[in-house]
Amino acid sequence: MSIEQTDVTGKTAESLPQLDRTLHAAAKPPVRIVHLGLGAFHRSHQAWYTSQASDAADWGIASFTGRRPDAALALAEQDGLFTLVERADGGDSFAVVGSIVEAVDGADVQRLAELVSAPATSIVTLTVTEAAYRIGADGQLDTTASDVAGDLALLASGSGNPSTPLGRLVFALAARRAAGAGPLAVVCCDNLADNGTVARNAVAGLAQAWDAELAAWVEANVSFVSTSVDRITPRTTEADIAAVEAACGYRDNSPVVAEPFTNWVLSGDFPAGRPRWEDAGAVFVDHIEPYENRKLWLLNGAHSLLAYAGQLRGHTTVAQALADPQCLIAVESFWDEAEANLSGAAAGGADLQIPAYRAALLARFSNARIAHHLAQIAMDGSTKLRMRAMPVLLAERAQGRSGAAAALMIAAWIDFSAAAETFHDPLATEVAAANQLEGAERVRAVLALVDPAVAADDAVVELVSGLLGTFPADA
Ligand code: CS2
Repeated sequence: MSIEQTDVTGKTAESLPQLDRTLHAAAKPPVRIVHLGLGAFHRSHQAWYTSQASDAADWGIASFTGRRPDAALALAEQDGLFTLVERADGGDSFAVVGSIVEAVDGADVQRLAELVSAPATSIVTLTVTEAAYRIGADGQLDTTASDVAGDLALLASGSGNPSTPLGRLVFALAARRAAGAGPLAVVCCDNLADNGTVARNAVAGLAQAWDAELAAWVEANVSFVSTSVDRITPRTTEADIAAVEAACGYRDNSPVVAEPFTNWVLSGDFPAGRPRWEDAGAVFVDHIEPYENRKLWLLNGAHSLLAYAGQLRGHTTVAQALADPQCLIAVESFWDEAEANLSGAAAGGADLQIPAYRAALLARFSNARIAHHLAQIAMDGSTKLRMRAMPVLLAERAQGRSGAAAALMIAAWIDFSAAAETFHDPLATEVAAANQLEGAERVRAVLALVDPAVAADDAVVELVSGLLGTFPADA
């Protein structure tokens, strides 16, 4: 496998990486990991960690697309090889990552079943977006969601291929069971609290509704690993493709740009083995919750706040929004509330180093060379706020404090939902209907879509209502 890490500053052309398909073909690692959700983040994160493990030669990834089949085509044309551009404040460095050995259109469910049922396959990793788990406000699989119900009907009739990522996974797990290929680990890499349990609930919920024996097999054979994942990875642009060509001298139609920072915390069992991800800095812990909360509240919470407040104030990227004092103050206040619930017993003995983490986030968000678009972060807010704002709001109120900074994130989202030209959300229709109401009733109706218990609290409805309109655009 050809992996080279090269800082272009001051290096000769000979030391630059190449997309060398010949070399790759000669030393391709065997498929032992199947991934669902072949997007930029998967490539800058799990694919990169796998390529950096000392046993990388034993661990190839077959990666299936979710929403963008063309991503498989572009990557397959390069034999799975791609350039990772690490974009620091001071310049770019380039590496060719060779851990993805097969890039497949997610609609190819037969290939998925074939690979998941191969005895060599030990791990299924997932980056399918928070909303894809179709977990309702009660934490359970929403079997009434139209796509879930559609997949269940297809599975039951045996006449068609499921179309949701989780439906496809359950179909492939049934094939593994039939093949007698034994246990494996499902590793959820989406930004959800207790994401292993969320993945378990979604998979078990679908399996149970389809075939109780499969559900029992999943229970006995599939380990659901929880993880906290982190690496800011904006969408690749044409300019990024040109930058790789200019610096490295070859055409890569599918590079990925990411910040230099990266983090992976994992907790759970790998019954069929795993790569030595710790060689690349991954950390394995017994209790993941404090790490998850630190990441989801401080990083992702601030992201969502900036996405809604920032766009209402006319900004486009994270760095631009953070440079706006009104947005920065809101972020700092939210961090104060979150921090109060990450220390002491909440840290569960983990050394979370919150002040350093906050300082590092300010630096990471201010990296103006990473054009991280607020519109990308703003998507799927009804699902994201359940993890990013609600827990902090509830924890603050449980201690007799107002939770006003967390409530401000929710108010900014409600304002944004009414003002945005495009409002991309699994509950977009329901939110639009709720927005037709007036005053407190409107706020209550929107809140109920995120968390019915919170919506039933008059004091929260009043608090959020009073914070609407906090971020009018500057004249
Ligand atoms: C972002 C995340 O789009 C979003 O919701 O908050 O994708 C964020 O960039 C990553 O979690 C960073 O690790």
